[in-house]
Amino acid sequence: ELLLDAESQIETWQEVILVYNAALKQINTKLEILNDEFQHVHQYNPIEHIKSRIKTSESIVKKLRRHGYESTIENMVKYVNDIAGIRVICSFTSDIYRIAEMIRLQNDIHVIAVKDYIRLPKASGYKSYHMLVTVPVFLSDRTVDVKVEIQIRTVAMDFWASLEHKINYKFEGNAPEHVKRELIECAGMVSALDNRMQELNEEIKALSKEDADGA
Ligand code: 0O2
Repeated sequence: ELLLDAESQIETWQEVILVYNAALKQINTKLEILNDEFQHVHQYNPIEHIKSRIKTSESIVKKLRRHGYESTIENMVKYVNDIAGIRVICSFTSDIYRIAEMIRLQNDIHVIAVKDYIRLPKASGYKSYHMLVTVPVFLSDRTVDVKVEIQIRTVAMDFWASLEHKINYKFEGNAPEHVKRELIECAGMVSALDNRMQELNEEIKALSKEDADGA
């Protein structure tokens, strides 16, 4: 009896993961198409690269426990919004808002929530643009709307977030004060760098436009 129950749970979980994987593929393809079209029109790629992942079951269980929920498949699907996650890395901050707008304009994507940690960075110094969306996945006998968390950030923001994540993992969230301070200072440098690189890029774009107009 118990074994049968466990088997059917595994079966259900595999089906859930299959659907989340399909959702990741959908969003990935959409982003690739938008990037190709953008390249065609503007001769420039707003997306540097894309990473996607399915959250590990350990990590899902940990998150549920942190929020005080029992570890059932139902609770996972209901309360863990980033089981399917996509990270879009771009060169400039302006690209982030351009990509977010292009996603928002897709008819079949429904935006549930947006968290702009660029305008309002986290206390840790974390910056990134988060969109929680649903995308329809067409199965043989039904269509399911699947949640995907899209994180959009610059290369520099991503560099910072990777190191900060590693440090916090190592210290289990309790990094020494001087390390935290150093990270916040680095986050400030990331913003300054992003701003300067964007200004430089604008300046170069304006110059090459002048050249083209003059020719
Ligand atoms: P992992 O390992 O990246 O999957 P939550 O606040 O986590 O209960 P919610 O609403 O999903 O729930 O929060 P949020 O802030 O929208 O998104 C959480 C995700 O953003 C995290 O996922 C990280 O990927 C990223 N993130 C948020 N804050 C920080 C931060 O201070 N530093 C770094 N490096 N990343 C951050 P997970 O599940 O925490 O981790």
